[in-house]
Amino acid sequence: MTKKHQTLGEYIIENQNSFRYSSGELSKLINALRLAAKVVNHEVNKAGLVDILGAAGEVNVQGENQQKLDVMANNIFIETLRNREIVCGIASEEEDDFITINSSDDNHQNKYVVLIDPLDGSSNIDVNVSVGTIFSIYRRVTPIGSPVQIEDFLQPGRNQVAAGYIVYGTSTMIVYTTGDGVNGFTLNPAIGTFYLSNPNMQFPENGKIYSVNEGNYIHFPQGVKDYIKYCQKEEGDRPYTSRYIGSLVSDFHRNMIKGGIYMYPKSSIAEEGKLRLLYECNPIAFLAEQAGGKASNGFTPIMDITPTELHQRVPFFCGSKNMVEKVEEFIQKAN
Ligand code: AHM
Ligand code: MG
Repeated sequence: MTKKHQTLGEYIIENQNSFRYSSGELSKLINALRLAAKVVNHEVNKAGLVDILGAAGEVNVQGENQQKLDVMANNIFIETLRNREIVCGIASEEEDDFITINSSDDNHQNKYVVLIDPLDGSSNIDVNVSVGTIFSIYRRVTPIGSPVQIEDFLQPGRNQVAAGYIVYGTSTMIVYTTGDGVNGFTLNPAIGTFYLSNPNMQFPENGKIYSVNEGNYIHFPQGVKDYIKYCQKEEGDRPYTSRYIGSLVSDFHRNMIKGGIYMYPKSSIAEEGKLRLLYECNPIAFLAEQAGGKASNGFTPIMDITPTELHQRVPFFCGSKNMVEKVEEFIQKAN
């Protein structure tokens, strides 16, 4: 039930029993992400002061080493999760290998693995444009009591127990799902509290926005070129509007609210596209499906793909159901 002025903390407690595994640990984990999000938000908001406070690699007036923001965000999420006895391993875009975390009794009792892109779209920071954090949560599949293994991370997206993102935009929001719909919470920065602002978010079935880096058009497969031409054609409710921030979280967030499709296809210069299956595409695909949208590589639902590598890339088409089905049609026809 949605209550007026409900905070994220209250929502987590109230909905604990509806989680797929209601042991209380997943609630703790989401609480930890909420805390880390506030710390990262504070750092992201200071980014414009870099000339005053010191750039990455420099020592600031307090004698502190300045870190790049994506490195800083990575450290904040890892340290916040490490200290909470819930997570047995973390994989991050910023780390070559996964990180093993032991429980305090040294017995590897923690159940969950987290995969994270700590600061997605980070090239936007220098120009004061929105960036995001993306997270994906699984239960480990190897037995409790032993260190986490690579198989615990290489699970298909269908096994996710929760996923979400934080968008550091005009307002900072956390949007997540535990498999029971998608809810969005907006930060009131004055008091550091997230409030339920967007309950039960739903993708419009149809949309009028397409988001793709059209500078790469010449390198795209024929089916994608044909779909872009279709979007631009004057017919029915077309031409569609083109909107591309270059920050997956922000582009997806807008499209989920207004109706649209985000595309990062494979191309002649990027065999499997750019985006990473495990900590970019799968969590966004889980949110998309939970909100009534779709996510595909052009042929298969993203969450049905069995991963083979931690940093695997995959072509990505995600958004309003009818738009994703349409681009799939074009891709499959031209194949
Ligand atoms: P990043 O993880 O290095 O920031 O890359 C991911 C980002 C997405 O957020 C965004 O949609 C895409 O890369 C933009 O790439 P491009 O500049 O090639 O269009
Ligand atoms: Mg990224």
